Amino acid sequence: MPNHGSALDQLCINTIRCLSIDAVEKAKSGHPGLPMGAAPMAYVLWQKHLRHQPLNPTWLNRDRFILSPGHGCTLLYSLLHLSGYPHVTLDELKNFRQWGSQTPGHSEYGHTAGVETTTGPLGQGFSNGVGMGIAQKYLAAYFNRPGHDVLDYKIYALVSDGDLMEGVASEAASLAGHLKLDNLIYLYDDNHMSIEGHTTVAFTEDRAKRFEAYGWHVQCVPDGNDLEAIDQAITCAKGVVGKPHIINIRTLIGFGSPNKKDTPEVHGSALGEDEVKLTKKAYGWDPEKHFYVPAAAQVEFRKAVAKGVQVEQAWNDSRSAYQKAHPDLARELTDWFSKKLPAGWTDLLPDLSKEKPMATRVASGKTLNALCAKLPMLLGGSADLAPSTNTIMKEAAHFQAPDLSSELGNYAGRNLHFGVREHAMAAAVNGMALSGALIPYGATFLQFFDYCKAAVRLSAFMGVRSIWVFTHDSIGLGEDGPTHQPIEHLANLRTIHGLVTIRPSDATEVPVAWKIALERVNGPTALILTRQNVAVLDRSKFPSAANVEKGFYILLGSAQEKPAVILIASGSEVEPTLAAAELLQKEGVQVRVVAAPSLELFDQQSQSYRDEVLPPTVRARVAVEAAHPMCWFKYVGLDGAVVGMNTYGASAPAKVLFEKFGFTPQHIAAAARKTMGK
Ligand SMILES: Cc1ncc(C[n+]2csc(CCOP(=O)(O)OP(=O)(O)O)c2C)c(N)n1
Ligand SMILES: [Mg+2]
Repeated sequence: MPNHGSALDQLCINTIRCLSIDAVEKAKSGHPGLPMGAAPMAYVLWQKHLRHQPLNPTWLNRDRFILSPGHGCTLLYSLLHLSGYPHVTLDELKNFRQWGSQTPGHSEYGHTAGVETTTGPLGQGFSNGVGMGIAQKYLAAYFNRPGHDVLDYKIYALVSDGDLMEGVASEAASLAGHLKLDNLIYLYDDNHMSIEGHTTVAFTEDRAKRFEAYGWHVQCVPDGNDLEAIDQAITCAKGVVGKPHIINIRTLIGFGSPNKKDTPEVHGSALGEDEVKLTKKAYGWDPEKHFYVPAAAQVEFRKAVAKGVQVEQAWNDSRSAYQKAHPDLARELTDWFSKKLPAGWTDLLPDLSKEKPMATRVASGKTLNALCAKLPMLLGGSADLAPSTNTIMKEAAHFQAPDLSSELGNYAGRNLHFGVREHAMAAAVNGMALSGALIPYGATFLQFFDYCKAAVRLSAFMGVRSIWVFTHDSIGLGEDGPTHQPIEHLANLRTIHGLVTIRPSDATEVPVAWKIALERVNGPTALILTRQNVAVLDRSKFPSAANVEKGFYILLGSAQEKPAVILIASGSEVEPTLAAAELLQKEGVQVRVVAAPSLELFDQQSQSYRDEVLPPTVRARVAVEAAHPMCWFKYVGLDGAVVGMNTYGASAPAKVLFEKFGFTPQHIAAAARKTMGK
């Protein structure tokens, strides 16, 4: 027999439902169906299991709760309000979806305290959770000691049909099963409904078997209103080790609405005044009361505050004991979570100025390995391309479930193997960054940024320190051909607000680029690196590579001289551009070369610096980059030119491609002459 709990339980659940309904109704838009169906599971989880601290939403050892179907966010806002999160007042619920509110149309990390990640694009929250699970395992392996489990939090998520349909979630689920992330407990709102109707139109596989095959521990609750069954399933999940957990809970979308329950309409539109009344009556609610929180429900929910204070206090006590027993670790723990890097770490940045021509990906590998020992909060990996992206930390172990052969690794490992799963890698990297303590990186070929795009955008939108390592950055990768040669990707990356993209000119700029990425605590960085060797600039003749911090800098020529033409180049195109400058100099042309590793960083400089590098009176300008020319017109202006890629690449050796597509000193010099009117 299903157990629907006490009258008080029902009152509390209906409070969540009615607040959600009222918020959507007042906004005249939103998604009431999911909160109405999923309120019982959310109630059981939040009241009985979730360890959180409403008065300190970022308490380190809190359990994380992800609402992966972000469209159902009135459920989360109602829970935050009822549990006593100070910023989510009743007025904020009334302001749902309005300008300046704490309650935007989909839940946003960094906007509303208590929201652990930004959700809305389905599948992301699910996959962020996997990264959070990886992070917790690593943090526990690093910091916990016998008798001192200082970081033992769990990751709970509510996930929907849409989440499970998304490819990224399949990738992430497969990875989580392989890694045996038993700290994940996912509640699946199995309501058989999405926007186009019943899931039979597009989603008919046996979800339980699918997750079993991934290596998850699967439980099913046939009645989403059966509080005891939900409670038992969560309790059971907490006790079963070695597998991630999913609990398929059969619910009805829009539960309680006499005419709209179990229909797609209730997914994404307000119920309407009449249906609200009928629904509230069905809940035993006063249909005339809006945004109503019964006193008894209020008291029940607000127990979360006292409980939160208590668990945090207990944790503080155990942390004091930890501090006594392991003072150095305790100090590190504080530093990691306050994003403080160890003193003197920059001394380890390698000096690559004496190297022979070197691919910038190789320079990146050297940098990473030089920093490895000093920065244990830095970890990451690649989507099965680590030998090519040079992202293995040789001295570090590999991150694997510890019960696999110890040779393979354990949870203290820092080299992650994401498998050929770029999208899940990127979403998991974001989840790792959201831990608040780790600096994660994810690597692949720049071409496959396409497969990471949604998560890279979210890293920037959320302002988290994810580091993206994209190598094989142009036609310069050569023989693999145009399927692997990125063209439009740089332009695309540079349109992502909040992301800093850096394409170093040579090996010496790479450690500076890493330094920038590591120090950008509130935002992601993309490092764009070559497959092929590029000349190492002799920094006794050229200005310091530290100038990367300014985005663009004068590489050849002086700020005092007014050039006849300015050549602007990034990455591997700096080398032929310098050679073009030499040709022009021989003709007596006063030429300036500007190295342009980062457009975003340059745009942040003062007007006077930007005018110094690109004097407004000098209109003859040529930008050179083996990529889509789009982002350069702003810098070269109407009188300038771009030597870029106006077509796809081709399969041939890099040298041939550079010649055929015009990245030669002669062609660049010719473009310069043309802009000078010669
Ligand atoms: C990546 C992505 N594609 C499409 C959408 C638009 N969208 C919002 S909800 C939804 C599906 C809803 O089904 P489900 O996830 O089961 O939620 P429910 O209707 O049960 O609330 C879609 C397609 C989205 N938010 N994200
Ligand atoms: Mg659904």
